[in-house]
Amino acid sequence: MKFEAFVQKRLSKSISACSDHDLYFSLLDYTKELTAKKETPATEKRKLYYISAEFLIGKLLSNNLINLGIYDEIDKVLKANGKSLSAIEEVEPEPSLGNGGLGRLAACFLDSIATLGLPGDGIGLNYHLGLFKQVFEDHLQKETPNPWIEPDSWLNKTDVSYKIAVGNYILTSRLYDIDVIGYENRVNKLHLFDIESIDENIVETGISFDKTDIQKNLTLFLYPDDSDDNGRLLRIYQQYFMVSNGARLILDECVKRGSNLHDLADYAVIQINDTHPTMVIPELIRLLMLKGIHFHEAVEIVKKTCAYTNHTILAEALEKWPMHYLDQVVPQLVPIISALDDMVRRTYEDESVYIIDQNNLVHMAHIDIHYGYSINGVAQLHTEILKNNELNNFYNIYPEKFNNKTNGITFRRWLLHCNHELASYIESLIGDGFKTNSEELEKLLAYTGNEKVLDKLLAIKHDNKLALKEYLKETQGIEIDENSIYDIQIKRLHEYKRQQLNVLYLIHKYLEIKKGNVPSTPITAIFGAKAAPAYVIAKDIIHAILCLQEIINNDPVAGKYLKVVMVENYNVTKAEKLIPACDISEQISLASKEASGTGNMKFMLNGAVTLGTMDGANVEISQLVGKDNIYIFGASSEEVIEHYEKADYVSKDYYDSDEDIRKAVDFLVSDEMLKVGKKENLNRLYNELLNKDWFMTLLDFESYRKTKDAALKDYEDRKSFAKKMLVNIGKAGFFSSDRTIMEYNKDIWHLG
Ligand code: 26Q
Repeated sequence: MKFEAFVQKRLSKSISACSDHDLYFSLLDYTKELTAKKETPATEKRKLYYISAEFLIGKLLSNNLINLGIYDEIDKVLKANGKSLSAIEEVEPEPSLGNGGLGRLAACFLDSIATLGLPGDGIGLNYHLGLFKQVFEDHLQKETPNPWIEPDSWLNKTDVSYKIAVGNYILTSRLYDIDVIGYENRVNKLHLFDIESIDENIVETGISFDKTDIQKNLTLFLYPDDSDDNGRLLRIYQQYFMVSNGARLILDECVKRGSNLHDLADYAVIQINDTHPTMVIPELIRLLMLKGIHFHEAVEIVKKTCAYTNHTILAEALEKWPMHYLDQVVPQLVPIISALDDMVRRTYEDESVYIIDQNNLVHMAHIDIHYGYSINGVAQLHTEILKNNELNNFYNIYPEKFNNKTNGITFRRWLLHCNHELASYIESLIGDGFKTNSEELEKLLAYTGNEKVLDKLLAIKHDNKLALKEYLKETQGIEIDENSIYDIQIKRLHEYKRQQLNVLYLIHKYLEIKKGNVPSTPITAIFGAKAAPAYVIAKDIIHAILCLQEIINNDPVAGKYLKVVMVENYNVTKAEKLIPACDISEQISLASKEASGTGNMKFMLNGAVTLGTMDGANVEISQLVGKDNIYIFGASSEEVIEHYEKADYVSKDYYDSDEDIRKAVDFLVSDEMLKVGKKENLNRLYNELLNKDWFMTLLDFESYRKTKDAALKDYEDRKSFAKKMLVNIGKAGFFSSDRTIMEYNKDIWHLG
């Protein structure tokens, strides 16, 4: 049935008589009906289960229309009736089931798995209030709940439900599914488990709630505050609930497909996304034993079924749980984890590879490494650092398990959907092959000398900058200049990502402008970032940015040349508006610390030029585009690792010896800042930079300043900058998640 007829039947009115609200819910149901017809029966023997605490899927309407191949048709019929798809999209709430790269990667992977026609489902939790919604008050981040589930949504209630024994509770689960529609291909599922007894009403002010009321709170929030015991226990409850449900679903499905469980590994591969789902390993062993399989055989089965992806080398992010927490929440797993640890102890003398350490902490990653068959890093450099440094003791034991899978992004969302104008221009130049074979973007390189193409590229960028300008005006009342350089840093707020380095640069620039050294082209520095609610310094950095926004934007002179914008509640939807408008992509983490980054890839694909360190996938971007088409600065990962080993980095030395640094750092606690900001926050940030600076901000300041100034200067030559943009787009094909997934399948999953 055509959409017009569908609407008429459903609402007894024509499209033109409908509100955007009517049309959104009509499109939701229309899409669901079409999808049901495409439902892919599970005929394959072997299937992938991608288990993850986060799936940062973003809004689904447009993406689903694109992947079903009906976007243009719907767009046309809406336009003909005086309606606009982008206005209708505004009605859709964005699920915030993730906090950053790891969750967005999981979502891109599901898109690519379905697009490549592979059997693979996601397994996670249905958090009702998501991560949190960020609001700014008095130049500070405040957190509020982010409810996103409406009576009619992309979630489909299923009849799958389990009784899960955890702590002193028997919880009843309920599975909800979201269809994952491949681009002109199969339909898979995202399975989100929920608890029947959830109660959103227990949330008090902000995002606080009774952390001990597990029956009511279990699936309220992603990453509940874990700064106290009850918060940490709740996280273990969540993790166990996710993996126990997941394991039971997997076993049930495999048995249905013909497995006798002894041969489970022929029917299932479980990709463990970071350590959050690690308990799936002991839980599967436990469940197999309940089915009569001997412990040692169960271990062997699980070892052939599970594979682990590492996303970080930051020690504080590698999960270690005190055994007494596990005793309290998952006593049924404790003997199994102890037995797994015993097997390691009997085989290896090296204490650093034990699962349970001297302090009775359980190292989750160690379970994955010993009892999974594959360990992968997410970019070349990251995997090398895992092998040679962080996990070297494990690499020496299991060299064959280690492999690299450089991350990727789905071009359906990050080009076709978010940048229609660029996508259709590319299509007019090189045909539509790039939509399914991303390497075809290379054909664009034939146009680097073509003035008309370069002009058009600049014109498209200008249109996207105008659209962003309007959006920011509407949503935050901030006025920016579309003829300025849009310099954008959007990612979680973390010291290693070094938003504070960018802050120091902006202060420096502001002081220079006040001295009369004005930039030839005005600069708009845009940030978007949420800080973890208990991460104090991260929140101080947000405070500093918001203070600068007020000071600089309102300065009658400097405000003409420099603007600072902190986008409120940065999320996937905002990323889709920011990325196409970007000129300079800030990827300035301390070398060795950013496992990969994926925003860097999205920017490149949309014709932004990277300003970055030799970290994560920036290294691979720079190899692909060449040094003329990227701005690289800062200490190398080897230098940084050496500083940590020797413990010889002293930030104060850089402060004392460099006047620019000194002035910028001092400005943080200047009268000007204290007039708009809070002393406590600004002092703390100042002291952190001066006396600790664990992520070596001051070490790279000078190099960053010089390189950024060079990039801003190069921007003046619009043609030559446009050529850099084109080379970046042309070389972005490697970073399609279709390529990443093909590699996972060839080396790890072996599906189909
Ligand atoms: C751990 C312990 C306690 C509480 C929370 C956590 C925790 C939560 C989230 C640890 C890590 C995360 C998220 C990590 C993440 O997003 N990593 C990013 O993964 C991307 C995809 O591979 C990479 O591109 C990024 O470089 C990496 O930072």
